[in-house]
Amino acid sequence: MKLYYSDVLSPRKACAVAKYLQIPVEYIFLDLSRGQQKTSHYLAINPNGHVPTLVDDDRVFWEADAITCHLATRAGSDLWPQDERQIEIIRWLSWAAQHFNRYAGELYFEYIIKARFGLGDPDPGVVTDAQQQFRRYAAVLDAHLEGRRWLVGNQLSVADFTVAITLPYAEHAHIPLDDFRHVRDWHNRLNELEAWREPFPT
Ligand SMILES: N[C@@H](CCC(=O)N[C@@H](CS)C(=O)NCC(=O)O)C(=O)O
Repeated sequence: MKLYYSDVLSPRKACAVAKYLQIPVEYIFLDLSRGQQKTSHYLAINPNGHVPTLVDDDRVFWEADAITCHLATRAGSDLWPQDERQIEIIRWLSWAAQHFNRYAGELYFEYIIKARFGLGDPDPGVVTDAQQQFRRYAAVLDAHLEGRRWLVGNQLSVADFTVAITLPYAEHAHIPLDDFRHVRDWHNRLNELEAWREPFPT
C-alpha cells in the first residue's frame, strides 16, 4: 500500500490510523509548497490535487475518512466496526466535516497555514466568526462526551480520529477549548496514543 501524504491536517488522520493499526505502508511525502500535489502523475490518482491518497493494489482511495475506514477494514479492526455502529460513526464524520472541523479548520488555516505558506496575517473577522461557531458545536460535543471515554459505544473508532483532528493544533490555531472540559479530557486520552501524538513517518 502506498500512502501519499504531507504533514498537514487531513493526511494526519490517515497517517495516525495507519500507524495505530501498524499497517505496513509505503509513505510518499508530497511537498505542497512545491506543488507536488498538482503534478500530472499525482492528478491521475487524485484529480482533486489534495492529500492524502491511498493506493492499495489496483484500488485508489482519496478522502481521509474513506482511507481510515479502508485501513481499518483491511486490518480487521473495530476502529470501523462491521455493524450498526457504522451509522453513528458516519453521523460524527459528517458532523465534523460540516460543522466542528469546518470552523476549527478555518482557525487552523488562518493561524497555521497562512504563516507556513506566507499567505499573510489572520483575518480578524474570519477568526471571530470561526471561534464563535466553533464554541457552538464544541458545546454539543462536550455534552455528548460527558461520562464517555470515546465518541461511539465507548470504544475507540475512526470517529475519534476524525473529530479530534484539529485539536493537536488548538493552542497555535487559537481554537477555544477552555470551556469544554470533556473535550479536553477526551483529547488527553487520545494523546496517550503514540500514533496520535506522532502520526507522521520519521
Ligand atoms: N476532504 C479532503 C481534504 C483534502 C485536503 O484539502 N487536503 C489539503 C491538506 S489538509 C491539501 O491537499 N491541500 C493542498 C492543496 O489543496 O493544494 C480529505 O479529507 O482528504
